[in-house]
Amino acid sequence: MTKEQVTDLKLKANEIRKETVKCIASIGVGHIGGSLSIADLLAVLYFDEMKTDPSNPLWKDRDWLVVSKGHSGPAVYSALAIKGFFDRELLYTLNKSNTSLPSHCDRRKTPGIDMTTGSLGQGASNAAGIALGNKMDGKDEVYTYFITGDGETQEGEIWEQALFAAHKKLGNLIGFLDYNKLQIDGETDTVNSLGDIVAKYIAFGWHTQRIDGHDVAAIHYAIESAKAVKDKPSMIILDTVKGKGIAELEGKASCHNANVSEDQKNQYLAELEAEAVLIREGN
Ligand SMILES: Cc1ncc(C[n+]2csc(CCOP(=O)(O)OP(=O)(O)O)c2C)c(N)n1
Repeated sequence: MTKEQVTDLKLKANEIRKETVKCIASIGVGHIGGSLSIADLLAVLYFDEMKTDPSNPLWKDRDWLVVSKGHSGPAVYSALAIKGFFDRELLYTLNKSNTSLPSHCDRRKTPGIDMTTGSLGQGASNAAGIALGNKMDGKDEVYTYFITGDGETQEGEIWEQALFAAHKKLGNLIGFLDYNKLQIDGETDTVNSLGDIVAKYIAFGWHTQRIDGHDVAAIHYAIESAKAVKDKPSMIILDTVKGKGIAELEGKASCHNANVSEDQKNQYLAELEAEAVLIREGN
């Protein structure tokens, strides 16, 4: 990747974070922590890797994204709006009556959302089914991506899917684990540890990588490596920070579903704008 491409993706992630803050502040509360932790991944997916057509969200040859940790809707909607799937003003209707942007992702309501999610564990299975369907249709160049959380990975369904996807040799399935080490109740290691998660996915037969989930270039190269493996599903474990980008929130379990007042919104946006200045200066 060129330096310019990296800078552009960092700025996209920064913009996704800003819109996420504004979107959640428009209703005053929301799942901000686990939204901010996947902003860099969403920037790489929507602005670098995924084949999409914002003017034709159901384009039959598009790549698919299933956000299995469906409570991260605000970040996904922000990426979709920035990409041009719908008007940015829609972001500020989040979770209000008659909105097309419910707090959790809903494929029947929002252009660009490929699967309804929210019940943790199910999206991963849906993604495997989509990948299998595309494989059966001979669409080898169509990729299905999915994003799970570390708390979500405690669900039994995640491991059923892990077994199934490897058995079916779904090389067109690329998963990301947003390993921010926190869930609703506190530290994942305290609630129900994932242990050696890399060894577990390898044992299940997946091509497995572990990288810094806030490094856009590392995410890009990990996806390229995943695409080169044709006979195994891929899992990319992203070391991330819940609430990433906002000092008051970073690494705190309380940011899972938090209030965002007007004052906090302005403070958070100022912090993110300061980051954008540094990115533009090449830092
Ligand atoms: C089956 C199911 N059980 C419980 C919940 C409630 N819930 C929503 S988010 C969440 C915590 C998820 O933690 P994690 O996957 O680590 O998400 P992140 O920290 O990335 O936001 C829980 C228990 C749910 N949505 N679905």
